[in-house]
Amino acid sequence: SKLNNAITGYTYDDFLLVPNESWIEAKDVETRSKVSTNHELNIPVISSAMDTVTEAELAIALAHVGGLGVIHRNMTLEQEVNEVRKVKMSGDLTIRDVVTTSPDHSLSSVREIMVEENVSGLPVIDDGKLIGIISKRDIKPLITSDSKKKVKDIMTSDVVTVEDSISPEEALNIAYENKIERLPVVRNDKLVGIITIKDILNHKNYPQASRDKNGNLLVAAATGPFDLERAMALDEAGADIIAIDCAHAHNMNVVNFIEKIKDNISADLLVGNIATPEAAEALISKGVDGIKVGIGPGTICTTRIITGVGVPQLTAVSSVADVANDYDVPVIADGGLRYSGDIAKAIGAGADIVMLGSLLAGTYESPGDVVVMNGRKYKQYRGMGSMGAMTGGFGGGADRYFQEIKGHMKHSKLVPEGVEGAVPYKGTVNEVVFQLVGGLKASMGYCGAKNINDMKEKAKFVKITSSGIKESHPHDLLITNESPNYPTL
Ligand code: RVP
Repeated sequence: SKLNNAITGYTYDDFLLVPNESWIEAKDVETRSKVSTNHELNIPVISSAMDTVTEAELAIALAHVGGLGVIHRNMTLEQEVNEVRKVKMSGDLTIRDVVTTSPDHSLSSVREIMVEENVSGLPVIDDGKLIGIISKRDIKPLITSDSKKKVKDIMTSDVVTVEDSISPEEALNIAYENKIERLPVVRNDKLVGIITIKDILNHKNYPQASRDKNGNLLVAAATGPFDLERAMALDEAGADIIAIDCAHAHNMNVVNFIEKIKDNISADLLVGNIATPEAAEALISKGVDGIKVGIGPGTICTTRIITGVGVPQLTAVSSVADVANDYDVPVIADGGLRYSGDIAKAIGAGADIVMLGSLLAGTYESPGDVVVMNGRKYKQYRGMGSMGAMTGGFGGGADRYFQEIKGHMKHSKLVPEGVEGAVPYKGTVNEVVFQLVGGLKASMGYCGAKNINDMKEKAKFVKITSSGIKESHPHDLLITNESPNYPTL
């Protein structure tokens, strides 16, 4: 019968990783992993494309610590493009929108500009060319004694300039050698921007950051399964990865649209979600750069209850990874991860990367405000298939579930596959990720895995029972002090 032939589906709670002979300690393990054909991350963590999880602020914070944010698409195309630009620009060492002055300006007007724009130095431009630089320090003592003097009388005309392609290290060396705080960036004598020591040092504060070849932060952005226009606009705006965000990517219309999108963008293309090896074959045959796995495991997801469809997540991940690992296509385990141990299990089962919704919702950088209920702080977290997400924002949740909102269509005509709720406020992305990656590294130490590929190969699982789960959690005590990595809601 159909039932006799059915496989058993397992999820994170059904297994534990078995401790293995180990020659490596947590502090020495390497967590670098491939997220798509052309991009690797220092930590195997990306954020969900959800309107209560990822906009520019969270994407920047996550990229700073080595992960990657996927900007959600429940907003207009222009807004999403703008979020992508914010992330790309934030890592740019060169300030391109520079306030300048000209040689005949009076010193008092220059001082006014400096106060107004809150800058302490201005490049001096004559006939389109950079001819000098004037700083607050040059003007201050003069302003009372000789207010008739002009910029050209006191500017420094021997300006040290740099080229656009300079690395942060080179820029810092030049700035220190010449004892200057800002370096004008020029191309053919024309000023294209300015680099300040403050920004270089800021850049150096994030040695783990995910950056493109120009030193800017990496960012991914979501598009709808048939939204070529959005995909192209995001690509044009500089998104490094575009993610087709869809509840059932084994829908053959979605599969057949992949090539069309791929042919029109230069960014890598992630496609999901799926939960079977057959779906993995279908996506790989279309040349996708990464596969996202997860039908129904999400905290806020009701797909399995409303439709009766889904595959428990550990089985889904491992069966997709069995196919995708052979083709070297990265696998992203999306949804259902509640603790760092789940991240370790997902990788042990063959995933390269995990995608986190609820674990990153409720951080300082996630969209939305903190609300206080019964003396505790919370932030909103809702499914993209929830009524609120499908009707609020730009309706970007609806087509994820192949539903359409037409004109004044009544909300009662939508069938939600998600719920709306709140999660405890957790502090900054940096703090949360520190705990998650710390837990993963400890796990790799137990499993004897020195890097992510090693973990994928070496991890062994033991199937456990409900008494095993009970024994695993803290038990038979009243928790009096909450741990940062073990929240009790
Ligand atoms: P979790 O991390 O368990 O909170 O799950 C987040 C994932 O859930 C998302 O990355 C997405 O794949 C899925 N999701 C988002 N909205 C919905 C829904 O409304 N059903 N599901």
